[in-house]
Amino acid sequence: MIKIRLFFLLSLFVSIAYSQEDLKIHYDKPATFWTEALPIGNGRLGAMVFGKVNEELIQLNEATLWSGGPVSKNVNPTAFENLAPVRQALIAGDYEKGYELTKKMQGVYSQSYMPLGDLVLKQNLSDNPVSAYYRDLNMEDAIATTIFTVDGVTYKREIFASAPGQCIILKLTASEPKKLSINLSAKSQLHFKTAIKETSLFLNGKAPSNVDPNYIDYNKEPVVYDENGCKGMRFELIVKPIIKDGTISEKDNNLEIKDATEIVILVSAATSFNGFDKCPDSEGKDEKKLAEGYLANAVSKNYDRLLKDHLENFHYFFNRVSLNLNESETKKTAIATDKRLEDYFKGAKDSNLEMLFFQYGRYLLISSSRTKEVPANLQGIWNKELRPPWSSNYTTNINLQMNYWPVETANLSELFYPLDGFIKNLTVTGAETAKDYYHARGWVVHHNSDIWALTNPVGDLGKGDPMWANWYMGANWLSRHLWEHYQFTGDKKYLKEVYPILKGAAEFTLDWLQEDKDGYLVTMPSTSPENRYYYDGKKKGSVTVATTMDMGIIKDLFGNITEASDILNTDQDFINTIKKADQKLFPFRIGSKKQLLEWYKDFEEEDPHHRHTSHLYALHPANLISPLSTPELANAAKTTLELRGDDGTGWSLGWKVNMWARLLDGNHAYKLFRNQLRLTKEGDRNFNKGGGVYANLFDAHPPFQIDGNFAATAGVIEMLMQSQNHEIHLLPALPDAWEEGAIKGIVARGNFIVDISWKKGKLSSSKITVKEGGNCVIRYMEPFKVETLNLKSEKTTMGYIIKFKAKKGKSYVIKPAL
Ligand code: FUC
Repeated sequence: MIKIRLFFLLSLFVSIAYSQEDLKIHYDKPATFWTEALPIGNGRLGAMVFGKVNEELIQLNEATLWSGGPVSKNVNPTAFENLAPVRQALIAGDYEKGYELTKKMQGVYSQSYMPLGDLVLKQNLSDNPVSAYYRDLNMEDAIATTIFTVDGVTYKREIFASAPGQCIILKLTASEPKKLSINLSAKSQLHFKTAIKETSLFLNGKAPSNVDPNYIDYNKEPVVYDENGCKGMRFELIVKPIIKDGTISEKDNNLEIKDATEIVILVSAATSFNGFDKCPDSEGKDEKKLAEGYLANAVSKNYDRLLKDHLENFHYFFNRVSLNLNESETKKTAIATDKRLEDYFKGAKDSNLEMLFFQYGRYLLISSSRTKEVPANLQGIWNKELRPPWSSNYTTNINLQMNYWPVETANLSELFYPLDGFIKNLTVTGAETAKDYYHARGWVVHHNSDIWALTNPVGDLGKGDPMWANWYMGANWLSRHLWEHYQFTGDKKYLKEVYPILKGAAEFTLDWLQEDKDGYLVTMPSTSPENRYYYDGKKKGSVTVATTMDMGIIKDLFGNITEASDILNTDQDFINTIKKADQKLFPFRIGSKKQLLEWYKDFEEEDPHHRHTSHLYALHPANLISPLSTPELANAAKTTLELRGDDGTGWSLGWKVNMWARLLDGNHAYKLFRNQLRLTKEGDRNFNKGGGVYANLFDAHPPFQIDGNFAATAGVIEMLMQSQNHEIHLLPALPDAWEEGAIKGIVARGNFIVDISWKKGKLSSSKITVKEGGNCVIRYMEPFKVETLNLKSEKTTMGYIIKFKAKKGKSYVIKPAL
């Protein structure tokens, strides 16, 4: 037994085989800007660590701290009156009138994700020069470290956010005893008070009842507080230092620590958030009790135990997947990451940096997606601004979904639960919006949401642009994530539980679809986020009929619910209705440039290089267009991508990585992936292009937006393995640049764990470990065999395949056939 365990541990170690240096980003100076600071998080608490010497700044967040409160009901009671007139205008080709009337169906803006506060550590040091400065983030251990020397004494600070400990834990040590003297203080941009009680620092605060989006500037008071009422969430921060030697005293609401040998600082925080439908103030949770409870639990354990629990917990997720690229290439791990990025931008090879960027997406998801019903937002959980870009909210016309693209394939399936819970909340508010705005069944989500599960079209009752505000497909797109969770886990109980949600989305859709003059079912009004078209010469429009994205999303939903009902053997009558509607859907069409058309007509796009590639939804994330099953449409999709170009915002580049991978063009996918790693300087805010990363590897829209990080991670997997065609396609889009490598622990639909290694651009071996069991089809472009079963591949029109019945718990070894 012991031997087996030892072997298991050894094999785990061997399968990962990273050196510690491989998984670090590091720098030789403190962060000046927030995008140079290093993020840590336990899925609820987040911190940005600046690594400053004399005045360390740790900027804090808590995932549930948002402005506002539960959504107000039916904020636009006359919305529905406009629906029929909008449709008449669109049928008559009066797009201007259609646009103006669509505006009349808008509701209110979403609320914003709030910064919690700053923890400031002023360290008493002489003015003598600082030497041997170093700071890093170790992604495998999820610990950020700062080291420097002053007057011959070396100081070290290590910080981590523990999920089991529910606290942020910071340890300060020095190379000589009694050298640590610091002043600790906390502040917030929100309303707050501080107090010192028994050598702990308390900060209690309140979030605003409303914060306008940062792109709205017409209100005198963009940030409003409601001191006694329903809206306006309370929050509590407690900072407790525990010292070895020295003294702690209070000074002007700060804590003064003198001559300590070691300081451990426990940081606890909580909010009064009590669910999307509860007033965070009058019906809120007791945030003080919660924060004190987390703290008491952490205090009851010593530092070593807290660290051990944290490491075990983080490794449990992180160590499931490893990636090695071009091991023979000289590694640049000794070079500071910002310098590495500069070299990379100039064209240097740095496969190890590419691996780091891949793993960073996994690191960030583990650190930001662990709060029930509160998925990672536009900035994950890291935000320093009172009016953050786009409210740091949930944007469902691409961004929220993109955050969760790697969750299944990168073997983090359990971390889907925050999005799953959030979607369930949206079904409640979304049913009201469907009824109030459109007199429709089911549930609907428009392009923005927040912790309160807002579902109305935003725009402040007619002031927003329908090009983004009036987009109707959020529920349908989010439903695909529930279906995907089933596809990857094979959990039929889960599928049964979420089937009514898919059905609700389909019911809304059936009520939303209209017949056009040719008998096709179309959507109207309809937009293609967030592009415009030219019509009648130089007129610009955005609201129209049956955009390709709408039709793709609906076709995808109809296909998925049909398959779900087959698996569950349920709801045949409803599915018959769906099948009939599906056949009448307005089809995908190829335009005059041989591209997949974005619009109902062969309109010219206002911005042919627009960052959104909405009309290619059918190619990715859906699987309605594929070189294997629909080569003609796949070619048209390729032309569309070529016309859109290889630039874009961070997330746009990330989407294109995934799309080129789906087109089985690894070199083009890699080109976009390289563009994603373009070093962006703080302050660059080019809205449509120039995306990349900041010095801390945060994706740059710019500004910072985390979705591009997650898209990059998902994209690397799409290059190395795909499974959307009911088969496991090995190395479908391997770029020439990744001549040799190995990926282990990624997940294919059907719940197969896949390891692949390759040399000179060709498969050297693969192992498929079966978690569920059932049919297994493997595809590779050259002849291969399943060694375990002595099976040889058969030739097909595209590469070779092997089909077999895979047994639960077994592993199958695949080798090239020589
Ligand atoms: C959509 C995009 C923007 C940005 C915002 C959060 O509106 O068009 O580029 O990502 O969401």
